[in-house]
Amino acid sequence: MKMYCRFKEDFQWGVATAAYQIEGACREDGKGENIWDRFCHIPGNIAGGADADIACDFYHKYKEDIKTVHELGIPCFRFSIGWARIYPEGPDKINEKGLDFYEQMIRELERYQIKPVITLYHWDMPQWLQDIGGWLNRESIRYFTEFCETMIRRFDGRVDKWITLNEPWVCAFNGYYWGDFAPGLKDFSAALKAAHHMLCAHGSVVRRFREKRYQGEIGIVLNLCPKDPASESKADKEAASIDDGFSNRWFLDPLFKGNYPEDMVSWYAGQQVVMPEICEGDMELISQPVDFLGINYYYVEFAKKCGGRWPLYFDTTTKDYPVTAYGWAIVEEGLTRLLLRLHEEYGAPRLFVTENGASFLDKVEEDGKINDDNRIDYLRRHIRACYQAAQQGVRLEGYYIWTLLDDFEWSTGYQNRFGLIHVDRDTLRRTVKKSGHWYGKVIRENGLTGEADDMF
Ligand code: IFM
Repeated sequence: MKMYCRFKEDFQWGVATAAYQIEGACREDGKGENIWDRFCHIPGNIAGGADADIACDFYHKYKEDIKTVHELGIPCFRFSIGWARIYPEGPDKINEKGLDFYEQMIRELERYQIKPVITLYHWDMPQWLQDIGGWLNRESIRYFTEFCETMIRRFDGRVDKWITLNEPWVCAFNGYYWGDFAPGLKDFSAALKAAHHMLCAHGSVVRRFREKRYQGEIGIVLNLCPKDPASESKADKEAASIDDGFSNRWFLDPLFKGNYPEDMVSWYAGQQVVMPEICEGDMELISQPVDFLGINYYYVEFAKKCGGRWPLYFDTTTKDYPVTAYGWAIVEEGLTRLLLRLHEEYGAPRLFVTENGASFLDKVEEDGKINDDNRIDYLRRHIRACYQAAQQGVRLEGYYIWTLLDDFEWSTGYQNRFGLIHVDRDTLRRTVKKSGHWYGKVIRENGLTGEADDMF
């Protein structure tokens, strides 16, 4: 018997990308240095000594790539703006050539009636701002708001959705605590401060967007995942709850409830973590209603109360689950669970899965094809997980695959290939993988079709 996961008529299918990971052209047309340009060129920071000076050269190849998006029938394209292309040297002078690039790109999308979904910050802060403290400087809120308004004003009415920040947790903790991402700092209290300023910056942009009555919708994207205990022990359960507070609730609660989670505030106090200064009005600013919440979902983590670093003291495992090339546990039911939780605990917001995908060691066959059945299997499972959540009443309105092209995967360089399109690292030649064609079919059929056993 045939079974179907057919989504609502207006369900949005898309693909997600980020400026720094694909554009290249790192010093072209007046672009200024950003924190990742600086970070990549410090030996030892990026696997294989890679950098993103050229990346996928999307800056020059965007027409070809957008044409492929069109040919695959993908209706929505999520991309980010390189802040240092627009404000290369400081907050006072706009680089018109930077704006021109995004103008041309958006025109190309419009030509094919592909909806642009724009992320305003996907981790590539201009170096001039980092030089005065980056997200640790409260002035970053003002500079970010001005930059965002420049973009929103310029493209008002042509953009379906604006996303203020992508994954502030990663920016804060990888960037300011673990130090494996730009700007490479290693100070937990600083990470909390950076996170607070990012949340305020988000709120400030939402406020401006409403005040000026710009068109379209505005929201934020968080990386979220269930944090399960590695065992039934009390200690592991406590570790899972701390991990959840640290990773998920620290962002969800201020955004949707207007406060930081109390259990984490007292945990940090007990560990002598310095809390960020919360100025009058900050929590109201942060918790202004958004039009939607974007979720980047990849895996479930299992917390163990042993080892781990100050101030959290837990480690995570993947248990016995199969993993992707990145070592991330493949647990699709975690996505259904997460979506239901957001619906139930956070006031049933409109949700979009703004990223989901998998890195695998793709093999190019002799005939040049890439038969990435493992990626198709991963995606199929997760799309089905979305469907199951929607069937239970979750207001899930779209799904975006990470990502279009095999791109620069931050500190792992080019090792992790997530793309629907293979990019040859020597020639930058593009080849659509089997998963790319498969996704086109999913979109045409507005869901999954297949034999019952195969589906549930
Ligand atoms: O490549 C990243 C992206 O920039 C943000 N979300 C996770 C992806 C895979 O690691």
